[in-house]
Amino acid sequence: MDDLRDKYLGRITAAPDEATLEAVRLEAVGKKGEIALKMRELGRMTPEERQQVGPSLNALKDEINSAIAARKAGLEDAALDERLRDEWLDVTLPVRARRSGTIHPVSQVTEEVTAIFADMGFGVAEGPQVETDWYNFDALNIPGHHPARAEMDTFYMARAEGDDRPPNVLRTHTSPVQIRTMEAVGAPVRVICPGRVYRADYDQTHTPMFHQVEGMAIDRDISMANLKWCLEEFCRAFFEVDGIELRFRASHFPFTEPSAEVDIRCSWEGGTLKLGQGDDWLEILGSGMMHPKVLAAGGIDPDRWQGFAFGMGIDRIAMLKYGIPDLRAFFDSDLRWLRHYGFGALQMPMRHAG
Ligand code: 2NM
Repeated sequence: MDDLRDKYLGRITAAPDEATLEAVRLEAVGKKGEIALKMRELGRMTPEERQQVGPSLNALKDEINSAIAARKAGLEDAALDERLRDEWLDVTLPVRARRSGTIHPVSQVTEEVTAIFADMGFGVAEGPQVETDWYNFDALNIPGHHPARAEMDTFYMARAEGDDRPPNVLRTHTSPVQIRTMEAVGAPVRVICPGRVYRADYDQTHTPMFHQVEGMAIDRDISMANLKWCLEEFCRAFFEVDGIELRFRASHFPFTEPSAEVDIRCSWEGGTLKLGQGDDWLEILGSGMMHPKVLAAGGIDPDRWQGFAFGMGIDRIAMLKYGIPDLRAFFDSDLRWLRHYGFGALQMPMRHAG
């Protein structure tokens, strides 16, 4: 017994790292270790011997386990001390002089859009990217059987086995943030909601993750006229070209009534896109008057308040404004692409009044 104790306590003290310590542990007190083997021999002993050897073996096992725990704590302390000695950072060092990063066009455009709407009195709201079925669909007047649910190519989250609640989803639009905002602040309210959205769609003009900005203005007597002015003002400021002309085309969305899609006048002369002139129209926005059911879902009385709402793709308007040809390149993280299309950190978004 004493030999066993000396052998293992010595090896535990000498173990230089946790891997060696674990090997010693298995050899000594593991399921097939030396002490377990000795325990098996108890069966062949006389009752008197057994009464003496059994408790001694158990005591030795406890002693070895405590020694291992103590040595393990010691090794962990030593490892931490070594890291604290080696891993340090001199925060007083000067920054690198060379400009090494750029602002991604999506970030730049989000800032630009935010600045323009801020000047019109809109705040900014954000919300979760994993949403409940209710916030993403039902509250927006998209019930279970509605074709828009299938059209949206939704990514569904897994539920634990036996959990019968409807699965959560990756939000397919930022509208759930508007519902959450209505619940949180009530009316009147004016916000835009920029952020990532997800749809199971991948081709030349679609990526499974993209960026949207939606907005809403709720007040006592909001009308389509306010919507029209607001979006015209936005497009003039955003695209920074004279003579921007918009066309409001009747459309349909579950969350707005009436609904309108907004096109911008353009030409494709010589294969290049020019905004503000020509005979073509390019769709840039969806919009409408908020459906009474959507207001009610946000806890706002539709008999007392009205609102307009709109939504657009940030990636898409970034391509239009900065002449970026391929949507998929946005998310490749190709450094040459980022240096070419990226913005300097000090190129602040500006408000260019129309
Ligand atoms: C669009 C088109 C039309 C919209 C509606 C709402 C909400 F939640 F306030 F009702 N947010 N965004 C909306 C309306 C979005 O995107 C094409």
